Amino acid sequence: MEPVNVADYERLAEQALPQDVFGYYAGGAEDEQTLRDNLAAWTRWHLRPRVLVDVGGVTTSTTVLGQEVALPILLAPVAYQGLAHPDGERGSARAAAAARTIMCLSTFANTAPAELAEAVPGGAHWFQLYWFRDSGVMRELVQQAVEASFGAVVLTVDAAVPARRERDVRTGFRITPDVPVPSVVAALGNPASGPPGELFSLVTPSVTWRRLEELSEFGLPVVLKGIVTAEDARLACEHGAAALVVSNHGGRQLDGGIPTADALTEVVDAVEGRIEVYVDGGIRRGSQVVKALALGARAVLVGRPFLWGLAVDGAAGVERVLTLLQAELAHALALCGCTSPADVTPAHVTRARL
Ligand code: FNR
Ligand code: LAC
Repeated sequence: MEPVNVADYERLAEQALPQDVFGYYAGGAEDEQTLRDNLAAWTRWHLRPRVLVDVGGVTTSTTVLGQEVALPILLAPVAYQGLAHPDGERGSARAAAAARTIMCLSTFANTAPAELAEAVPGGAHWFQLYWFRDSGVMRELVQQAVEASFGAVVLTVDAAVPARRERDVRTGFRITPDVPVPSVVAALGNPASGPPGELFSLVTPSVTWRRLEELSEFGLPVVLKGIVTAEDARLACEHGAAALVVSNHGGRQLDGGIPTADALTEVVDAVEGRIEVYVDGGIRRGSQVVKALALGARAVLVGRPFLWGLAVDGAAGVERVLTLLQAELAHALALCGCTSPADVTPAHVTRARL
C-alpha cells in the first residue's frame, strides 16, 4: 500500500529496518516520557481558523537566516543515516535540495561535510556540531564545512553527556566499522565500534557559554540547538547566537523535560524578536507546523519523519515525505485563511480546553 502520511512511513520503516537500528532511531531516553510528550503537546494546542479569505494562491515559502526555502520545514541533524539506507546523508541532502530546503549534517554522520557538498552541489547545508574533547578535530570539521560552503554551524547544547537509552541496551545496538563515521575516524584514527554512547564520549561535557565566541571566528552564523527555557534563550541572544532551536533532542537526552510545543512560548517571549527561533520534536503533520508558526517559530525541523522516508525508499522516500508535509501545510494554511507562513499570527492558535 502506498504510504499517505508520516505514520505510514514509520510502519514501513519498522518493517524495513533491523530491529536494533529501528529501536535506536525511534527510541528516547529512559521511560520515553518526553518522547511521547513531544507528540502529545502539539495536540494540546488548537488552531483558530479564519474564513472567507481568498486562499486561491497559497505558498509555503519563507526564509531562514536570510536563505529562501520552499517550505518552513528543515531536515534535523540525524546521526548514522547510512544505517537507514545506502543513500545515507547524500540521499537526504539530495531530497532536501529537490524540495528546496536545508539539510543539517550531523557530526556523527556517515558522510563528511566535503563529501556531502561534492555529492549535492548547490544544496543548502548546515553543519551540526558536537564539540569534541579534541578541539583540533572539532576545528577541522567546522573548517571543512566552511570550505564546503555550509550556511551555518548548529551547536547542539542539550547533550552534554551521553544518553541513557534502554532500548539500545536491550537490543545491544552497536556502531560497527563497516559503516564508518568520518569524524570518529578523524578523532581516533580508526572507525570505532561500540554502543553509540561509547562513541559519544568523544564529546566534551565541559563547554560553557564563554567558549561560544571561539565559534564566531569561522564566520558562519551560529545556531544553538536544544534550548527550552527563557533563561537560556536570553543568554543565547547575549552570546551572539544567530538563531536557536527549541528542542529536547526528540526526547532522546533528558527524560521528563518539557515538551517543545510547550517550551516555545516562553522562549519566543524571552527572545523578543532579536533572533530567529525554530522548533523540533514530535512534528508529524503540516497542521502542527502552522501551530509552531503561530506560537512564534520561524520554521520547524523534522528528524524521524524524513528518516522513515530514507529507510523505506532512500532519497526518493525523503523527497516524498517532504512533499506530503508540504501539501499538508499548504492545506492547513488555506483552511486557516492564510496564504503564506507570513500570514500566520498568534491569534491562529489557542490552548486546548480539555
Ligand atoms: C537525532 N538528533 C540529533 N541531534 C543532533 O543535534 N545531532 C545528532 O547527531 C542527532 N542524531 C539523532 C539521531 C536520531 C536517530 C534521531 C531520531 C535524532 C535529534 C534531532 O536533530 C531532532 O532534534 C529530533 O529528531 C526532533 O524530533 P523528531 O522530529 O524526531 O520527533
Ligand atoms: C543521538 C545523538 C547521536 O541522538 O545525537 O543519537
